[in-house]
Amino acid sequence: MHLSALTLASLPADIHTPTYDRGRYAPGVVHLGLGAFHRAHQAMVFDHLLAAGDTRWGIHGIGMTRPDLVNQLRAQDGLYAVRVADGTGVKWQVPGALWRMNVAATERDAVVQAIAAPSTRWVTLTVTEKGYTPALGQLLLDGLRLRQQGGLPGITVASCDNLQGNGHKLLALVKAAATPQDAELLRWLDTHCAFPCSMVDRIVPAATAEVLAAASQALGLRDDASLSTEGFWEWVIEDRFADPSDAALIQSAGVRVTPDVHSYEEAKLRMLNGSHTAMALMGAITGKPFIASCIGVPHIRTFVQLLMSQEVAPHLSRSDWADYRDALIARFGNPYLKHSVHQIATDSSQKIPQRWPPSVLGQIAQGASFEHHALAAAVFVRYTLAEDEQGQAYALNDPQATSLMALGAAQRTEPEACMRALLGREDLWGSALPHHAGWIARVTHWHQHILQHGVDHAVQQLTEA
Ligand code: CS2
Repeated sequence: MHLSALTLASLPADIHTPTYDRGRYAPGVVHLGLGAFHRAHQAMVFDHLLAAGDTRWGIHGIGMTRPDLVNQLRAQDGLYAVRVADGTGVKWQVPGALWRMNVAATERDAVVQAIAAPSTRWVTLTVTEKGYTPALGQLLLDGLRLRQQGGLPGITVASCDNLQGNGHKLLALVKAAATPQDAELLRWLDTHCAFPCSMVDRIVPAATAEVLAAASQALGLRDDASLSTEGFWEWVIEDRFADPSDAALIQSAGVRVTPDVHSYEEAKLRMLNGSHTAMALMGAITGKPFIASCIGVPHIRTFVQLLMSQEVAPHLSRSDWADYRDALIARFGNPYLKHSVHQIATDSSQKIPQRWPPSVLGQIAQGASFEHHALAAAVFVRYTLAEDEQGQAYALNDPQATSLMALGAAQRTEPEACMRALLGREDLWGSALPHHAGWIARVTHWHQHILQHGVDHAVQQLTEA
């Protein structure tokens, strides 16, 4: 038997389940991007608000392309179990905030109608870096237009993707979809809607067979949508809401509301996500399957420690970075999180620009060393060979896969031309690094070392220097 509204009451007593009425109210939040992250992060914050008696936080969840997850969740009435596990303990919870579901690719009109529904107060987004397309801007604008035409109140539209200044990017995308007839709508957007920037953090790997098996064991029911995460979570959001009273409300659920999200965003993108991408690519090439397997190797752990302390931290405005770094290293080692390196290496071409170049440029401006980032960049070049050091092929899952693999294929035979081409790409490295001779020389140095002696040897040499 499956987990569902009908079977919820049969769960063991130690599993935390929703106590509020899930059927009576219309959802107040439309979430675009119904992946693992949202369901184990924001959906649990909204679950908390609902449990506290505020009925406006039910979610209308939108899967962007694939129908399979939405179908599974529909079959389970939007219910799924989350295992929250780390060194402090293991507990299971069934959040109840997900009330309705649609797929944007095949049910676009339902999404537009949801944004324009009178009950909707927030739209939140986790559509990944590559999701910020003109089509997304158009979808949001169509929903907002319908609201404005219907004389409904404005809403808060919160981008929660790993992009610096994500609220500004999203607002620009929505405005870019407007036509000359939309002048009134744009005025309404500026005066009645809010696009706060926000930083969200929680490590939520894609579910594995092991997690699904553990869920059915813990629940005594089958759950095809269960997830595993860590105890830690953070949501920092800019104090800019369509309804200003939301600030105090979400604060009561543990969200940090601040005028300055920037310092949290940059620390997270460059420390957590920057280290993640470096480890993921190393693991993919050397055959270490999970982030925990990477951070468990002493020289990789030292590499990540030094990357953060010496090359990232000097350019951060978050002053408590040393505590943040130490906490991150502990989080990466969480044995319950089977966080696949290939999952994190997915879309690297879209992730690297936020994660590495800002620190490299900061080091260059100060005349300081950028060796750890140069090595990481060399690992990325080696990664485009699509074959690990044991000769096992792997897929590059990236919108730029074809061009990256075409450029990377020649790295053994024509290394110089290959480096020029790959390091010359401004879409990856920005406008300055492709012309910085010192940067190109150091990446080339580490790349040659990696081809001759392997990734582990290169990391060892750098960290023992
Ligand atoms: C990861 C992130 O897949 C990735 O690129 O770096 O999903 C990371 O786990 C989250 O941002 C943690 O908050």
